[in-house]
Amino acid sequence: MTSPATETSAWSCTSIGAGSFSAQYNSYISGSTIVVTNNAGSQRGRAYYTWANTGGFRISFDMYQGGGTGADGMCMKYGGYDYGEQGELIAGNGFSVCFDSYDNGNDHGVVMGWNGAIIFSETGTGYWSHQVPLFEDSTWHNVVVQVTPSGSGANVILNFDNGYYYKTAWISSFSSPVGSQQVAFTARTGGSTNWHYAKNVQVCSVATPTRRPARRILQVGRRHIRRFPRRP
Ligand SMILES: [Ca+2]
Ligand SMILES: [Ca+2]
Repeated sequence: MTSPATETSAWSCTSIGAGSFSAQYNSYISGSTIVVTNNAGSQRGRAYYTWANTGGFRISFDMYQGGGTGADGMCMKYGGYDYGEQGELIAGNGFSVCFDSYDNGNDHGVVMGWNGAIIFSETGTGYWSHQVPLFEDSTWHNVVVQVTPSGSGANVILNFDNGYYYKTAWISSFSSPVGSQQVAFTARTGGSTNWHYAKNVQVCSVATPTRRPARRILQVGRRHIRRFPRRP
């Protein structure tokens, strides 16, 4: 599916193999998979890749949670510093998207954050059963997040499974994360457990700042038809 942001930005993308990630705490790399935590009690995981970027970004990955008794969840974070956070909660700096699989006071669900503040939240039994079947189902899911600066803020898109769960948010005051810029996966287990995996990570920078929609050319047989996309 398309959105205004994808129509007006061109992305330059790079795939990051699991072997390029640095594993910390209980995380480890297994072939093409980042094992953020294994399916055991009281695990703490973080695996990161250093990626310097300025301006908008788009990060895609596949995520798996399940196989255990059901906790606690995982995040993808793109920020400037590692404060040692290892779990399912948003980071104090940069961007976070978190998938919390365990009901600690109705906090289970999907959260996005910017510099420690929640910019999107669908959590609790108003949205999910205790098990959060959207993502805690022992199945791989594709997650794409896109942050596109606009004025002093930025538009955020979360696209889960190619439009199955598609959400937007707004960062009111955006500037590129500074410091040691890291794309990180973090996860945790407690008394209850799950496997937490990530793979097929792709990071994208804005390649072409577009002031006008690009002209798209469709070739149909021998004819060339020029199409001018409508402005979003
Ligand atoms: Ca659970
Ligand atoms: Ca929780």
